[in-house]
Amino acid sequence: MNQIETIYKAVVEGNAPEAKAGVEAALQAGISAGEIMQNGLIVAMTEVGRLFEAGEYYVPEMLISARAMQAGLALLKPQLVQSGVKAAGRVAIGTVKGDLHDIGKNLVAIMLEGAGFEIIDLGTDVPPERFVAEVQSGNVDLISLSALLTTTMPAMATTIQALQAAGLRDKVKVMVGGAPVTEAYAAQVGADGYGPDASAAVRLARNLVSK
Ligand code: B12
Repeated sequence: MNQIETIYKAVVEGNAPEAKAGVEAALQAGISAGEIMQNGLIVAMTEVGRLFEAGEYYVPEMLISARAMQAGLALLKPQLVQSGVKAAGRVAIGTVKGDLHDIGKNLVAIMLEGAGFEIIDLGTDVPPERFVAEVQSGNVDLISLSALLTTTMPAMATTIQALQAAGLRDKVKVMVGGAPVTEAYAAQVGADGYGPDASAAVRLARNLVSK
């Protein structure tokens, strides 16, 4: 097995120490950070997403793989910045006001990061003004909103309205998700897209940012 295959296997199997050791060995062997990220980590997370969608992996496996990927990615970050691998886009991500659930939001952030997006993680219980301020900074291509409670879903609408009121709605794409959120709800609140899980979030983000 070559070094890239070792990294791929470690991430798919959720073995963080092996993923880390594999990345270290690959870097030492002179393989570029971009190649390790693309052909090792990202391809592996794409496979994890596929296994999840096929019902072969569940959330715990996906989380463990995501952690292994993050362990490898942490070692690559300095090199990726140095070698100037272009970010796929910049995403401000958060769980909406009043909502403290962050496991799904973190998974979406990790998968987006693995796909090459730069992440500004605003955390949980994020008020609309905070998202508005991020967009005002002029550095955000996409906003990713999560809500896990039926009582906090309306904060998605409030956030989009706040962007509209600030005259910023056409400057940024907005995607929404979380267990109680649906495609129909996303359309109702004026979001640009909805995804049912973290791998759908990656596809959606790529799609929205390329528009
Ligand atoms: C863990 C959990 C908690 C933990 C959260 C810990 C943490 N750090 O997140 C704690 C214990 C704190 C908690 C608290 C509460 N919880 Co709770 N919680 C859950 C539980 C069991 C799991 C949620 C979870 O993490 N799922 C796993 C992740 C991976 O899934 P996910 O978040 O849906 O994310 C995936 C997708 O939705 C999607 N996605 C997510 N965000 C986005 C964004 C975009 C843009 C896209 C495209 C996709 C996307 O991708 C993710 C990965 O595939 C759910 C039950 C459930 N089955 O959902 C209840 C649940 C959400 N909780 C519930 C409730 C009622 C509460 C409390 C009000 C309980 C209470 N009385 O205090 C509080 C509210 C606190 C608050 N203000 O937020 C209810 C909500 C009911 C409702 N319909 O509103 C649920 C459904 C349980 C139930 N069946 O009653 N909870």
